[in-house]
Amino acid sequence: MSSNLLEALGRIEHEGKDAIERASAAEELEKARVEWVGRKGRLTTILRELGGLSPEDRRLVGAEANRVKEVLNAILEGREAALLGNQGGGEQIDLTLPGRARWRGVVHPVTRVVDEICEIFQGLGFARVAGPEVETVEYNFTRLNTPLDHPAADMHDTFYLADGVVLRTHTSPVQARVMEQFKPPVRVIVPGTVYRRDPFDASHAPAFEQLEGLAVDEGITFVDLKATIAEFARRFFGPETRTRFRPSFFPFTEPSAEVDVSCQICNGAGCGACKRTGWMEIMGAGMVDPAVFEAAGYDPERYTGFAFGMGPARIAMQRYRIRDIRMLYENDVRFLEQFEP
Ligand code: 2NM
Repeated sequence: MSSNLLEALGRIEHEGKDAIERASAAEELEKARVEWVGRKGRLTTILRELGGLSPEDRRLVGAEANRVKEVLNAILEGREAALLGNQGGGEQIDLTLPGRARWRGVVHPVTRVVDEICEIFQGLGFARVAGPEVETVEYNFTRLNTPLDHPAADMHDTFYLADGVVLRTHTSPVQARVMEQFKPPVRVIVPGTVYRRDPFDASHAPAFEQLEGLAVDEGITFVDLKATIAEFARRFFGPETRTRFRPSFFPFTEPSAEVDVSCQICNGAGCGACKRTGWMEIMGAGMVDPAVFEAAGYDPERYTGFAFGMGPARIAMQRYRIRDIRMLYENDVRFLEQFEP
């Protein structure tokens, strides 16, 4: 009887050891533990039969069963440490798990362009200011030499919120408010969202960012305008950048110009990005019309000044080679996360 049990214990020691050593994952090891030394395991079945033995056999088989149990438990422990990696303090860390990526945001490309441009003009003595997006027809149009029956007002159709109250179509009303509140010399740079009844297509958005500047003092000339814009272009696009002015029209400036910079892609040689012209349009500008000074309460005989306006989204599209303006307004993270923080 006792020799049968001793033989069985020998097999348990042998096969249990095998099973434990073969376990290649924590779950397999736990399964082996339950099967061989668990409460209903193979070793326990032997111990249950001790009651039917003579005292002498019981001592013999009992001692052997305990020895086998200790052997198997020692192997189990060693195997467990090897599988889980014993990191001290009992903490089990699986070094093979991938790390958790930290979520990090980026500055929106349009915001980045706005901030960079404002910083350059701040370096040239301009103060960054903001004003209301809900404006009166008076400030948005009338004070800027654009009565509603002026043909130029057609391009600035907008959203009427109440009689005489609109979503601003440009940031110029902020300049009108600045001139009303401060005497010259005045130098301001004004970023902000503006609204127009435009389609939402690849090159238009009904709400977009604008950035305008204004400088007023005694003796300001077109030379100051050209020099300021040329310096801005060199600081923003790079020191080799050339600037060109083409005659244009705006109701609030006279004379007026469209401003181009040498193409950033081909450096003026002509390429697909600049439609073979070698130039990229970046803004409109001009000398402030005396009628605007009149409306602001400035003496147009004493003061002159220049103003300019640009679209940071358009500039971001040129800089980052974005084909569709809507990508800048959809807030698709797959698009936005491609930009540097
Ligand atoms: C532009 C182009 C030219 C402009 C004019 C004024 C103000 F208030 F002085 F009349 N602010 N901004 C201006 C001039 C804006 O945007 C294309």
